Amino acid sequence: MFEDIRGLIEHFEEKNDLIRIKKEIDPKFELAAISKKLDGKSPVLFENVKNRKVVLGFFGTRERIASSLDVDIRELRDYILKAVENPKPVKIVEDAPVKENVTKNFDLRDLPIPTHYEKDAGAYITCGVIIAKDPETGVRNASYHRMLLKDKDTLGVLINGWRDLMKYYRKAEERDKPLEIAVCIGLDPSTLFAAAATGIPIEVDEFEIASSLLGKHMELVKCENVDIEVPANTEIVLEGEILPKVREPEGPFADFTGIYDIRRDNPVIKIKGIMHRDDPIYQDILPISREHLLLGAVPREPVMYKALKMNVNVLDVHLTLGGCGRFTAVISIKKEGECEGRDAILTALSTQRDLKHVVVVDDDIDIFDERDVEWAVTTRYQSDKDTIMIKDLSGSLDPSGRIDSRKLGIITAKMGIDATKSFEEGAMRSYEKPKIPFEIDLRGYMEDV
Ligand SMILES: Cc1cc2nc3c(=O)[nH]c(=O)nc-3n(C[C@H](O)[C@H](O)[C@H](O)COP(=O)(O)O)c2cc1C
Ligand SMILES: [Mn+2]
Repeated sequence: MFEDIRGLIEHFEEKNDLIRIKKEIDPKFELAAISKKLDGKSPVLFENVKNRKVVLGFFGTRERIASSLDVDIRELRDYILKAVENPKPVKIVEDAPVKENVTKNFDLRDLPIPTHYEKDAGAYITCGVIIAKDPETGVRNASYHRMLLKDKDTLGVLINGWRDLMKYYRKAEERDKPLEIAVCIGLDPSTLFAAAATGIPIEVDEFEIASSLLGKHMELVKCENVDIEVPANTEIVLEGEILPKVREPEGPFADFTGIYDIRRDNPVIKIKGIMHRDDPIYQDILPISREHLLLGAVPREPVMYKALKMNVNVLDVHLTLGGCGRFTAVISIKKEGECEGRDAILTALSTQRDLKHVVVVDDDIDIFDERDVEWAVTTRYQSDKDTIMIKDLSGSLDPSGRIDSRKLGIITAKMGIDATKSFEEGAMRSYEKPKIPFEIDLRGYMEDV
């Protein structure tokens, strides 16, 4: 298991699966342009971005995610489920690499924060995990939030209305108090994954899930300027607070939906001090990249799988890249009763607010093969009777939805497509996939093959 991002870099380097770029790279657009070319192909370590190292891409494929968590890809789903269901305690330590450099004399503009897309409002921290504590219960929370670099000590931040962090912030705001936070950049893979995981109850500290993924106590250390603990091995920590009753324009930002999220009034963070390791490694995520979308998809699939298991004989769940990693699920089931395709749709839709479209197929369909899935929809589905449509449900950043009047979220319609074979229609036609009864080695038949 890799206890910090340095261990992860070494691991991928040993597997010959890391590209190092030594040339000086401009954080404005150039870094993003290179990263886009290498999206899903290789993790990248930029060695000189404003004289700093920047890394990205470790989660760019499902195989790399499994490899980062040191688990076989076939066991990834059960591994995640087990971790989510078995939180393990953390350990508070005194000495920590992140304390190698501690200062209040800083300028956030010195960090190698990239500007990714043409119309983005500016440089954005895209792989920053915000740690906060519930003002009432003290329970810790960790979640990703995009942060716009505004000034030497100021960041704009998007916190969706339904996030645990937003619940904490509202409690602090009600008391007219700022919410103390720490922004962690350059984290170990267990924390990176745990912070992205969904279906974790608000009472559970994401670091206890990280401990479980890591297979031992996560080591946390107390910050210097705020009452928050952060992973001892974090590369860079920004200590500060979210200001009460302040909203300033933030955005546009090209987000996981594959479009620019529009400029809106959002909370503001003031940074008071920073800590970092010697020669710190800044971590970035290219928005809309495979890494970005898979970090949405992979932690959500096991949670859906588990819920489905209670109602139907589910085989596998796939949140697709075209569905932004969150909005569209393809589910395969071994159907036993006539209505189970529809049962699966309703169960799946009730598990995640982000989910919008569900396609259910039989066990002979490869849900990771788009053509196979479309073929099932084409040949096994009748739109007038195999569709479930529900209007006005809670969604997430669905661009075609509408913002609810309390501005807490997005209202969207949801749909399920039951593309499983009907037992009732089966008498009229064969659903069997035609096979040629033997395999040929072409070399025996022609030259130059
Ligand atoms: C790369 C990445 C970026 C994200 N950016 C945001 C964001 O800007 N705002 C937000 O509210 N959620 C964002 N999320 C989603 C939450 O961080 C994530 O779903 C988290 O698990 C929510 O934690 P919670 O259940 O403790 O609220 C992002 C997720 C990822 C993986
Ligand atoms: Mn949480």
